This record gives sequence, C-alpha cells and structure tokens, in this order.
Amino acid sequence: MPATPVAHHVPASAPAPAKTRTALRICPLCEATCGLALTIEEGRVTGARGDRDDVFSRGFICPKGAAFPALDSDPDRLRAPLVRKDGELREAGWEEAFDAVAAGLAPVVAAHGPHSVGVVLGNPNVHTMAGALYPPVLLGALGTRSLFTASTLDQMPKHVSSGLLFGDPFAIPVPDLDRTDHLLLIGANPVESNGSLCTAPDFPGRLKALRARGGTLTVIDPRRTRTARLADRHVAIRPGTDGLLLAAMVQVLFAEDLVRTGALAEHLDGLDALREALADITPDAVATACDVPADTIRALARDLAAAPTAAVYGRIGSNTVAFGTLTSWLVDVLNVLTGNLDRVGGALFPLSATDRAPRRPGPGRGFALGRWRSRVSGHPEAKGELPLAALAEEIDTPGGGGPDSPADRPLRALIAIAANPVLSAPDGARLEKALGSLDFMVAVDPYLNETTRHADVVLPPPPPAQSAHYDFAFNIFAVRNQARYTPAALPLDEGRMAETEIHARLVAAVAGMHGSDPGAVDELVIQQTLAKAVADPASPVHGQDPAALAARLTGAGGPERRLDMMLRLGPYGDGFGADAEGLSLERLLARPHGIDLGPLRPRLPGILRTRSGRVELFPEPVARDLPRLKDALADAPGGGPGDGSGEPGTVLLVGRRHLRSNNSWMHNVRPLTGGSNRCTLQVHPEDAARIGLTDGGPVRITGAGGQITAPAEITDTVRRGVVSLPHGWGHDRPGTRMSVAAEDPGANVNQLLDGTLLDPLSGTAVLNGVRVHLAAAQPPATQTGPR
Ligand SMILES: Nc1nc2c(c(=O)[nH]1)N[C@H]1C(S)=C(S)[C@@H](COP(=O)(O)OP(=O)(O)OC[C@H]3O[C@@H](n4cnc5c(=O)[nH]c(N)nc54)[C@H](O)[C@@H]3O)O[C@H]1N2
Ligand SMILES: Nc1nc2c(c(=O)[nH]1)N[C@H]1C(S)=C(S)[C@@H](COP(=O)(O)OP(=O)(O)OC[C@H]3O[C@@H](n4cnc5c(=O)[nH]c(N)nc54)[C@H](O)[C@@H]3O)O[C@H]1N2
Ligand code: SF4
Ligand SMILES: [Mo]
Repeated sequence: MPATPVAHHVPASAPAPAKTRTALRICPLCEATCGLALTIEEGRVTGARGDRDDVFSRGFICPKGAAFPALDSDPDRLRAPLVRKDGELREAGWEEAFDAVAAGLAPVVAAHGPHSVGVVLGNPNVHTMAGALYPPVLLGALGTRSLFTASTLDQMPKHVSSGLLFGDPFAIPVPDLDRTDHLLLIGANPVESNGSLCTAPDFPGRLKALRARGGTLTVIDPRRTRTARLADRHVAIRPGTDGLLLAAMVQVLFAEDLVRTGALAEHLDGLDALREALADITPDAVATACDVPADTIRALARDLAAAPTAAVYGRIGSNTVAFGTLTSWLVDVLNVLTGNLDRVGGALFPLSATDRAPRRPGPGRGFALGRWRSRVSGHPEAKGELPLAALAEEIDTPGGGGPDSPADRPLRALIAIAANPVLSAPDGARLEKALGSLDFMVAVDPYLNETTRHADVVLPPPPPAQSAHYDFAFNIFAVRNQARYTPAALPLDEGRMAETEIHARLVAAVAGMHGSDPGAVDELVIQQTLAKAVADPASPVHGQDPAALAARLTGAGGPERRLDMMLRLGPYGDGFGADAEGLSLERLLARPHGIDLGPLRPRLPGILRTRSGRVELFPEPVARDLPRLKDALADAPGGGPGDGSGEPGTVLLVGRRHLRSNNSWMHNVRPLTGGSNRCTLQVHPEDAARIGLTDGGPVRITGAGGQITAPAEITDTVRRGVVSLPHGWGHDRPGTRMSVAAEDPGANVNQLLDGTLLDPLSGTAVLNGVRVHLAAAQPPATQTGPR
C-alpha cells in the first residue's frame, strides 16, 4: 500500500516544525465514519482533529476520534506474530507464523472435513478494508458452514426482516435524518453510540437540527438516555416488549383508517393478511405488558401517521431481544403503512458507490432461512451464519454420529478475526474452556486478550494509521451517498504486515496455496468479478475482454485494484470509460476529502429481490413466529418483572454504551478510561431501597449463566424494575496483555447468560430484557476482616 500522505495542511496558528505534516484518515472507531486530520510528527501520530473539509463529517469528531493517537500507539498492541510453543505464546516471524497456520489447519480439514473449522468474525471487520475484502474469499476457499459473527449479537434480526420484506438482507432502510419531520427511535442511543445502521457523522447535531426545524423526536427506551433527553417524548417501556407496542401501533393505524401507503401501494403484498393477523393486538391488550398507557400507544401511532414525513428506526434494544426479528419487521411495516418507506424524509435505501449497479425491477431469488442447521441445537442458519451464542456447544458437545457422520462432528479448529466472543457473547466461561480444547486456533487481532490468549497463532494487524481505509460496509447505511478513501497515513513499521496481506495469506493457507504470492488472491477475485461483469448484458463492460479490463485497473496493490474495480463497475462508476465523469480510484484519490454523491433517493421497486418482486408485508416465517408474541401477552397478563412489582430482587437487565468506550477493546486506551465510562450496575432508587443496595456498594447479580458482582450506581435514569450493565468488561483473566484495562477490569455482563435465549428466526442472542436476580454483596475483602 502507498504510504503517501494525502494532504499537507499547515496549521494556521503556529509555524509547523519541519517534520510535522497532516494526513487524513477516516475514523474506524464507530459507524459514523468521521474524517480525521491526523498530525504526524517524526513518523508518529501526535494529534487528531475533525477534517473540516470532509464532504460528509464536516469537521465533527468525538472523544474516541480525538484519542486516535493514543489508541494507535498503544504499547500493548502486539508488534509481531505469536506462535504457541511448549504451551506458551512466543513472538515469531511472519513466515513461521503462517507455516504454523497451514500446519495447524490442514490436518483438521483432512481428518474432519471443512465444517469442523469454524470462522468467527468480530465487529472491527466492518471497520477495516481487509475485513470487507477477504472473509468472503476465505469462507469460499474453506467451504465451511460453520460461520459465526457478531451479527448474531447485534443486527441479524434486521437482516432477516429485510431479507423477508425486500428479498435482500442488506436492503436496510435508514432514516432520512436531515429531512424528516418526525423520528421515532426505538432502543437506540445515538448520542452515545453515534449511530448504527444509520451512518451519520454528528448524529447528536442532526437530532438537534431536526428539533430546530420544527420536527419531532420520540425515543422509546427503558432508560432516560442522553438521546431521550433531547426528545419531545420519551416512553420508558418495559424491556423486551417493543414488538407488542409496535404491533399495537399497526393495529391502531388499521382500526382508525390511518393507513396511507401512497406511492408504495402498487408494490405491496400481504396488506390484508397483516391487518387480520394483528387485529387483536390492541393498545389496551398490550398496555400492561409494555407498561405504557394505551392512550400513549394510540398517540404514538396517530402522530406517526399525521407527520408530513416520518421515519421509524430501531437498533440494539429492538434487535437483541426475544422478539428481535418481529420487532425489526414491525419497524418497517410502520414505515410502509404510513407511506414513509422509500420516500424523501422517511426511511430510504442508500446507494453506495461499491453497491452493485441497480438492476431492472422484477421477481428476484428471494431470501431463504434455515438452509442448514447447527449441529447441536438445530438452530437454523440465517444469512449463512449460525448463532455465535451456540459456538461453545458446537465445540464442546461430542458428535454422536461417528466417522461416517461428518455432519455431526464438533468444531476442531477456529479462525477468529477481530473477535472477542469470550466477552461479547453469552457464557464466556464455557467458551473459554471450549477454546482451550480445540486442536488449533488462529486469531487475527492486535491484542492478546480474553479470546486470543487461547489461540495457537496470533497474527497482529498494524495500528490503524498504517492502514488505508474505505467504508465498504457503512456506506451502505449512510444518510448521504458519498465516497471517501484515505490511503495509509504512515508507512508500515518494520516487521509489520498490512492486514489485507495477513488476510490474503490466510486465504492462501486454507486454499492449499500456502507460501504463494498473496497478490494472487486479489488477482483471482478480479478475474472472476470481471468475467461475470462482461457476461452480464446490463453491465457497461458487457462483451469486453476481462484481461484487458484488469490491465487498466490502477492502484498500488491488490486491495486498491479491487477498490478501483468495484468503484468503476458500481452505480456511479466510469464503467471503464463508458462514463467519462464516473468514479474510479484515481478520481477518488484526487479528492482526498471525499466525493459527495447526493442525498438519498427513492429506489423502489428496483431494490426488491423477493420472489414476488413486491414488498412482502406478511412473510411466512414472520407469520409462524407471531403466535409466540401473542403467547407472551397471555403469559404475562399482570406485567411481570420490569416494573418494580413482583419478587423483590428479580429485575430485567439491559445494556448500555458509553461514548468513550467501544465494545470490549477500548478499555486499554488511557484517555478513554474513567469518568462516566465505568462498569456500574444502574439501579432505580426504589429498587435499591427494596433490595437494600447502597450507591457504590457491591451487588451480586445472578443469571442463568452465572453470577457476577458490580458496584451499584443508583439513578432514576433507569426505569423501576430494570437494571443496566454495559458489556465488554471482565478484563481480569491471566495471560492477557492489556495492562490498562486490567487496572479496572469490570465484570462481564454476558456471564449472566447461558446462551440458550435466542430470537428464533435470526439466531440472535437475547442480551436485553433478561431476567436476573440482585442481592447486596459482601463489601470487598479488605472491609470484611475482623475489625
Ligand atoms: N451484553 C451485551 N453484549 C454485547 C452487546 C450488547 O449490547 N450487550 N453488543 C454486541 C455487539 S452490537 C457487538 S458488535 C459485539 C462486539 O463484539 P466483538 O465482535 O467481539 O467485538 P469487540 O468487542 O469490539 O472486539 C473486537 C476484537 O477485534 C480486535 N480489533 C480491534 N481493531 C482491530 C483491527 O483493526 N483488526 C483486527 N483484526 N482486529 C481488531 C480487538 O482487539 C478485539 O479483540 O458485542 C456484542 N455483545
Ligand atoms: N461509544 C460507543 N459507540 C458505539 C459502540 C460502543 O460500544 N460504544 N458500539 C457500536 C456498536 S457495535 C453498535 S451495534 C452500536 C449500537 O448502537 P445503539 O443501538 O444506539 O447503542 P446502545 O447504546 O446499545 O443503545 C441501545 C439502547 O436500547 C435500550 N434498550 C435496551 N433494551 C431495550 C428494549 O427492550 N426496548 C427498548 N426500546 N430499548 C431497549 C438501552 O437502554 C440503550 O439505551 O453502537 C456502536 N457505537
Ligand atoms: S463519532 Fe465515531 S467515527 Fe466519529 S470520531 Fe467518534 S469514534 Fe470516530
Ligand atoms: Mo454491534
């Protein structure tokens, strides 16, 4: 990859020392994808500020982005590969490390078949170019069905509902933040998370702008979050019951004749069946279960219908719950019924520069669920993935079928890329044991942490300043179409290997090409992609010679050449000359602050890939799951826990995110630690009084998967009967190398879960609205001894 800096700004204030320069870097630390201007001195990043000229983020930056220099230069980052020898992980050369990978994986595949190799992809894969470009190739080369990703701890319900509604799991509508009149946020706290499945630098500023232009913001969240504090209305719902509330809103729209599908009408299937199916889920029927007055539910529906334009948007609190897919589906049903789907100011489908060019409308292949099932519990695959919550059992449960039944064999090897499931998935203690029992495990990760310490080989990517960046993933969900590329801000340190090359070599190792030129992997992808493009009558390169096209690609290496190819074949591309004004890598490099591609535009019916070629409003898998939602209503007529009534000590657990933290891996960056970013159990004052908890005092929390202790933080920002503990903590394991994180390890909330609670359609773990029991714990040992 080129190490050329892309911009040389001289700060206006002070004369810069000779060796100071500025380099641009798209921030990879959350989904907002802000443009950063990094100060580089003596070959190191010493400062970061928002790039005011960035076409999308316009100078916005948050504390995580500002901490980029500290994060980039964290001394605990691994500098060289680690290889296990005599039971111990030791630094090794790259060649030795990849030899060990090839030698570790090949015998497992030979003896137990490809499905015995599991692949775990964690969240940062969507924040790196490597993570977008290579895992699909890796999976193809391996031929394994044992894929587990963070999606089943996160947004898989949304993929499934989109797959069913629109025929494409990636057709996820995003709220038209900058133009909507009315925004209904469900289980999202973008003021802290900076937004998710809705890429929008300065989400908080955009919410304030919505209010300032006379728009309305409503937040549904059991906690009075910083986002809720910006809202016109905050509804503190009982966790896990949003599906009921949204279904009742749909019922109101039908019952009060407020359904106005407008231009969508001709593209809809299943409207009558939908009306009938939800007819008995009335606001009065769900009010107690949701602990939201029926009148409030009616008002939510009426206001949504009355708004000139509106968007309904749900995130983590609507996904990682027992009815995750149903709730995600209802979010878009509401968008459809109010005519807001695919309308300016409503919820629109972005069109990113590396998307496939739009196809002609018509029937598509549809979306299938459960094409195969997990071995132990029979969980259906979704989008080619099995539930990450089931990873441990897929390793530690012996196969029953013997050598003639290859389908019933446990996982024997694991490839974990940018994943820390020991902390991020349910029951890390069981998973740790399972990982320890594998024949072989390789991790691609910058840290030796709770998960990677079990690997036989750890392959560390370079710090982010040494990587180029293009947002393949998040541009698909961005509130404005744009394209930005930042080449590496710094050259690779000696002994470092680009993460793209690490991935390519990993592909080579599993494809039996160990030791070959990693560039061959990219060239193979380029050949195959171009061959397909020239065969496609709708492509601008139809009928051309793929080799000649490949020869015209620019870029300093495989990843850049692939980016160039995707841009040129994409919806804004130059089509290799078909459109002289179109996008290419060269054009993008000439515009280091990015290229604005305009506001989101309606895309129906071209985006639909359902078999009917229409929006399938009441798909069969949803219909099959709906009785479960109705049963929940019947099971809890009096409401149950979550409202402070019932058995003292039994409460519903939800999570939360802190602005200066990110999942499990940023607790090692000193400037981001401390302050409000702490692993405390938020408890309502009335619950604290009933249970006998004191502010700051230790609380023993017991769940199906185990028991943990965390300090109480008594606050009325959580509703009665609900407690909140953040995830990503529990940095107290031996054999890790995250010294700052270990100083304040926190407790692992996911140890409270046993991994059996899943949203059945998507296989997503239920991480919110989980029943746990609280008791005052013994104060720390120093205070318990004889006085
Ligand atoms: N209880 C509860 N649990 C949750 C959640 C919750 O809300 N509540 N949220 C869930 C969600 S939404 C998610 S996405 C998951 C996240 O869970 P994971 O996917 O496990 O992600 P992280 O915790 O972010 O850990 C990512 C790993 O990637 C490594 N890493 C960082 N940068 C890079 C890089 O550039 N390259 C590579 N190769 N590795 C890198 C880190 O060192 C770390 O080991 O957690 C889930 N778990
Ligand atoms: N600072 C920071 N930013 C991040 C991350 C981070 O860890 N830190 N993680 C990134 C990742 S991987 C993701 S996926 C996104 C997530 O982005 P968000 O979804 O915006 O993040 P959360 O803060 O988890 O917000 C979920 C909200 O749902 C609420 N909630 C819990 N249960 C329920 C329920 O049953 N019903 C309703 N209505 N609400 C409920 C919680 O109280 C919480 O406020 O954030 C990303 N950005
Ligand atoms: S909001 Fe997200 S992308 Fe922007 S600076 Fe902060 S962490 Fe980086
Ligand atoms: Mo996530």
